[in-house]
Amino acid sequence: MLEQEQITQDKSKHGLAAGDAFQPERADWTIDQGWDRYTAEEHGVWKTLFERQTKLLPQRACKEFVEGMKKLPISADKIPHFEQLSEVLMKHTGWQVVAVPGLVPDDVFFEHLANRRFPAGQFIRKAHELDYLEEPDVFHDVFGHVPMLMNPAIADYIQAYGQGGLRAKELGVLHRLARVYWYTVEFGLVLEDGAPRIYGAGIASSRTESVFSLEDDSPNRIAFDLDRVMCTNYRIDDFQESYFVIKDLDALLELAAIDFQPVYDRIATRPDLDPGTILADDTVYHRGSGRYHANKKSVAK
Ligand code: HBI
Ligand code: FE
Repeated sequence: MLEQEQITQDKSKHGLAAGDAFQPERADWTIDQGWDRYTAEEHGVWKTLFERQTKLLPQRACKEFVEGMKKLPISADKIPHFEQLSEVLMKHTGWQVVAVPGLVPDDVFFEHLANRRFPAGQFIRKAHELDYLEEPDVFHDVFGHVPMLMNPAIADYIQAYGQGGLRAKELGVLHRLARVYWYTVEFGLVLEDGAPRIYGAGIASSRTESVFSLEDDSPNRIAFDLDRVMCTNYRIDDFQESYFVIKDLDALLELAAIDFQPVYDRIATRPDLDPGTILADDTVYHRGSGRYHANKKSVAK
């Protein structure tokens, strides 16, 4: 079984394709969190995951993540209340957390983000699938994403992604924008005192990837470059072959302010890159051995 926390973006897998029989009760796909209905076992899964990650993240997660976590009503004992999270978030950055059943259609997702509402999976993974699930659950969304939403730069950046998402869809370039989201919000690293730290939620919520992304010899660690990342495919079913490193979180504020239209235009004819590729003009912090994915490929044969 693959060791990763999240496979997203493939709507066909999740029954969310247009015309599908599933009809949400509300047009914005939100549901009640129904906090009182979580079972002791579900709170127990949260506790296991929380304690595991809390041990791993000091010295690995960026300081903004750790600080955000400290200020939020998030603890080991119980799955957090979305309303209590929203109260604190609202005061700091004007964000809220709303409950959804799982992946929601792109336009619904973007509409929430554009309005500073973070759609968080209401459910929690089962005890037998701690390291593997197909849709973002409450642990990935709350533990991974919400602490960073306390940071003003990420807060503006994710809103801008929601606004840009609708536009990118119209222009037929959503895959390019989605790569930027993937390699920043989900799997981004940021320099702190000269060394990469985790700010991406997909890493921060993953026991194995929080070590792999920073310490393993296998993956590349490359300075983030917008045009380059927009052309780079990513893996949804395994660790990344390359991680992109921003110099500080304010780099995201700059990204949030950029008009992407000229960027889409100038890369329109650039070829897509495989996830493990290194280019001559990349700034490389670590040239990966590629060992991890090479082993997998030889096993698969
Ligand atoms: N829905 N709940 C949820 N969470 C996501 O991260 C998400 C989604 N729907 C669509 C989506 N992500 C992506 O396909 C877009 O970011 C492109
Ligand atoms: Fe996520």
